Amino acid sequence: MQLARETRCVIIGLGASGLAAVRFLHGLGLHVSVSESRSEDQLGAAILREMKDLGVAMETGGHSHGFFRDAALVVPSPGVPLDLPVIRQAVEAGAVIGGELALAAGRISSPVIAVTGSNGKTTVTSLIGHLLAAGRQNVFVGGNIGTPVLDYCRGGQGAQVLVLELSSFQLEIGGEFRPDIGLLINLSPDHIDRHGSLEQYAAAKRRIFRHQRNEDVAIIGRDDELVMQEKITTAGRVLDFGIHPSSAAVVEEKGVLVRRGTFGQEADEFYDLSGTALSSLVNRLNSAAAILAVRSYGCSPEAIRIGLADYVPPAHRMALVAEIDGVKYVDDSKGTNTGAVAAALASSGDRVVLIAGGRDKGSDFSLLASHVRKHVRRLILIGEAAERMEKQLGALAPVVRAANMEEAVSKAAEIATPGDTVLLSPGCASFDMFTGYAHRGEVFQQAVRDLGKISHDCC
Ligand code: UMA
Repeated sequence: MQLARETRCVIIGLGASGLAAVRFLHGLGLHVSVSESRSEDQLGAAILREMKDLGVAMETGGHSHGFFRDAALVVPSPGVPLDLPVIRQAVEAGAVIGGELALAAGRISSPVIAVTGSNGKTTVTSLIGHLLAAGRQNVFVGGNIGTPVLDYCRGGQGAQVLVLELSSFQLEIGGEFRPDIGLLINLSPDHIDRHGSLEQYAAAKRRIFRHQRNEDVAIIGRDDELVMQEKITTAGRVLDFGIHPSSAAVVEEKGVLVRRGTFGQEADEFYDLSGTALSSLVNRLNSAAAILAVRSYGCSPEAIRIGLADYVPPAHRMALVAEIDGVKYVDDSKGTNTGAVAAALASSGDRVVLIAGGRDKGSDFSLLASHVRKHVRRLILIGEAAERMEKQLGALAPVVRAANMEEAVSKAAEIATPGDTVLLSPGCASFDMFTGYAHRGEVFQQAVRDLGKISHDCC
């Protein structure tokens, strides 16, 4: 995105992304203002002082039309709905809407590998970063996973390669952003409350390939119905991964096989994942995506094998917390949509006590019907979505309601018998009860550890 000196930019939201945008645009010498729905008290003294020192004009406690009057560029934070009246009015008055990716486009000098999808994108992003580091590359890992890409753009840009996790919110206003290697690993319904429909959500995700050039690579999950539903629009080379034996990276029982010729090699390449943290089916699929990405970038099979062997997956994704009295307690707090819950249930056997619920994102929980029927013995529901979940799934497994996570865990422990798995895989956002999915997972883990103490004391 070309920006003239006189451009007046209004950034909406002062979270991680908005703050990075303020610093970046201010660094370019542009006129920067910020509109934020939180009050000054909620923002805190440190942020207010920084905005004052930078000379940034601010409105807090809401968004007013007057504040946006002369805006030439509006930069909504990813979590800001694009149908806000102030945004619509600014567009009508001629303002351009661009998110952090649109601002970063054309300003990154190193190759970019970008990952999107509905589930597993954090794992794939961090795994790619890890494999590149094993190949002795100096790598920046950021985007939706944590550090905003504009922080990188503003800094020294010292990395040889960037790996970015991208959300549908970021891609929707991604402008001409283009990854050298883009990945769409899977698609299942998520964030329907924000995008309005599954089609619009999927369209936002597919934008990852829109501006690719001939020399770029598009990596897709071949087993995924929604990914394959439409032809991928890219000028780049398409590589696929999945169980099908004609995929470029074939997911097998014990690992991943990259078929000969994919990267000009004369023989098949096998990556054994048995005994690693990546041996489950879900993680073999994630590994296949990551292997294709780093092979496309130019990493050697030897470096990749070293990296796969010592990779530690991120927290709150199918993490075994404890086994108490023969019952496994698994934290999948990052399972925030129906696709993630379905995948978690498929890897958890047929005797699951499922703890689910939280902030409703407009999901159709009936998509979980066959999984609940097959795997779930008892459904423990928490949070704002509990009622709707009970309506859609209550006929398939007995339902217990809990007022908070501690109660949910203690009720699960009462119900579960040896051989069962108590699985936290909420299928919802966490913000009705927690500060984020990590907080929710930590509260779950603490409640499980407390159970362990009680059980130990009893014996
Ligand atoms: N705000 C307004 N007006 C509104 C809504 C929000 O002013 O109408 C303000 C809030 O008061 C707050 C700020 O906007 O001050 C929050 O902005 P945000 O929700 O975009 O959050 P950030 O802190 O900027 O973090 C964002 C991503 N958040 C979301 O997409 C919701 C982070 O992804 C990302 O790590 C970060 O940018 C850096 O790129 C988190 C996430 O939950 C992990 N992502 C979703 C997901 O993974 O499912 C997409």
